[in-house]
Amino acid sequence: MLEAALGGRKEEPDVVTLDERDIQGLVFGGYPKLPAARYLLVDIGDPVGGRAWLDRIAGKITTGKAQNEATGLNIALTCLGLARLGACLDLLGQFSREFQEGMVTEHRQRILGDEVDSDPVHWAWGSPDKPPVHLLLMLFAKSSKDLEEYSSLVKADLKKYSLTAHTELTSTPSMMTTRKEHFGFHDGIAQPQMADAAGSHLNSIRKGEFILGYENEYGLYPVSPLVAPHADPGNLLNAHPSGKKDLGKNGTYLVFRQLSQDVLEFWKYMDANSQHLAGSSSAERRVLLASKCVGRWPSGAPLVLSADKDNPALEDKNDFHYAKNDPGKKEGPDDPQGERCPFGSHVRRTNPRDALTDDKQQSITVVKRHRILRRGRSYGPPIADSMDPEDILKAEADGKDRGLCFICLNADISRQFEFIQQTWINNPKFAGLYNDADPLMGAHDPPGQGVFTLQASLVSNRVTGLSRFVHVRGGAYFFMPGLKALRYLAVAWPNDPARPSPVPAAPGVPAP
Ligand code: N7H
Repeated sequence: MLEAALGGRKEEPDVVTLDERDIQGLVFGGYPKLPAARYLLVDIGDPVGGRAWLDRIAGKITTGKAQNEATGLNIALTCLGLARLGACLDLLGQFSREFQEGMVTEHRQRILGDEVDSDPVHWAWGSPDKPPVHLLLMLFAKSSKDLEEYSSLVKADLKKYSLTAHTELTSTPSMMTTRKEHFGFHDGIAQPQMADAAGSHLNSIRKGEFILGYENEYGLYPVSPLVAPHADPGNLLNAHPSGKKDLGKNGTYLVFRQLSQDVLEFWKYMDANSQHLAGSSSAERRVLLASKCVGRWPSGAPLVLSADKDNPALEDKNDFHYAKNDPGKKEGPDDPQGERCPFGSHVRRTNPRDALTDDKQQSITVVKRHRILRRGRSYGPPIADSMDPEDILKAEADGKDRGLCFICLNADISRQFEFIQQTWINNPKFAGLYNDADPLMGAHDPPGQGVFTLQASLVSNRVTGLSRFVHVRGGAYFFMPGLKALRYLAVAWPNDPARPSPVPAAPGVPAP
């Protein structure tokens, strides 16, 4: 066991069963049977009340084991929140640097593209001049009515313990049911499958990429905050092979970004620029250009599998690839030149699959180290009930905010979420392009002058003058602990000076 903590690689990884009772339910899925959701951003008024509340709520958190519950409740904490509960610097210092520093730093603003009108100075929450974010509470219910009732109960309880939900974001249940996002595209399709062993399949990703305490795609265990055994007198925490206690085991880092979508501008741009490309606009051409930007059709059908027109029969298809097929092998359509699905499209750049480099296997190996579990939901009223682009184009600007509560889970915020955002979404030179950031949300330089290239066999086309259609309105980095760790956090720091100390920070922990 000690070997697990200290080093070396194993030839054959064991099949590791996840402890569903100790892992929060959001890791296993986005609660599709509970279409109503509300996110509460909470300030812990005083540590004693905060710990008492946490102790009370810990037993009510929905785990991966829960089935067919009428409501769901998950919780995550910021570094500020952990400090507020009483965690000392030695312990906080064992969490990842991004988590400790938070989403709003000069460096992070640059790499995430949180500039111009996405600058934190314009955020509604999460920036230093706004009330502190200590906790994220995620509430799920079967209907809006149930959610209101549930939410009132939860908020009344918070109040009793001096916790304040200063910001709440409510998702739009109809969009969860139709699985559409505000631009009118089918969302929530491509998700990695968690696996034990390293494998060549591009969508099987090892558990340690998403949950602390398991091997990742390097064959290593993610760094996890540990405490000395004497600091866990109630023996609440999972054991760590080193003999210490593992506060991070079965937890994950959660990234939350409130992303506002400019839906009318998006479709007006598609209208104007499909005219530019084809001489005149039509419903088909608008949708074609928008789908080229996304990489899937509004139904969800991947452009690689259906290049010329939408095909709802392929709406949930995720088994496709881009790299050139090996001669004689039946691998489905390929698209090495981006003629079907442009290199710069949103889905191709957020998961380049087997075509990141000329070597397919190398691509798969690298890409598997930059995956995320997406768990977001849309908020705000749809601009047109039908979500049909033609109806959207006819709609009047209503001044209402709508967008995506983007949530992703990963074991390493820097290597996973931030890498995707910086190196794939915002990078104008992605995949050999010249000046193309992500056409939906890339931080174009200069702003409003974005370019999107549509590769074609003879001469590529390009549309220009792209603005960002997605603006950041708030965000924070959280840690979503396992259930044992949550109980520990509630009782670990009694309000006396003799609080037990954690072990000093350790470097990365290699796998067996
Ligand atoms: Fe993206 N969109 O509606 O256009 N996204 N996304 N995303 N996204 C995907 O496969 C969208 C955002 C990823 O494995 C689809 O579920 C919008 C951020 C990844 O093939 C659609 C916003 C980040 C994938 C959208 C937004 C990502 C993906 C196709 C913001 C990461 C899977 C449907 C408002 C930092 C790619 C699907 C794969 C797919 C949209 C944000 C990442 C339609 C509107 C910030 C990894």
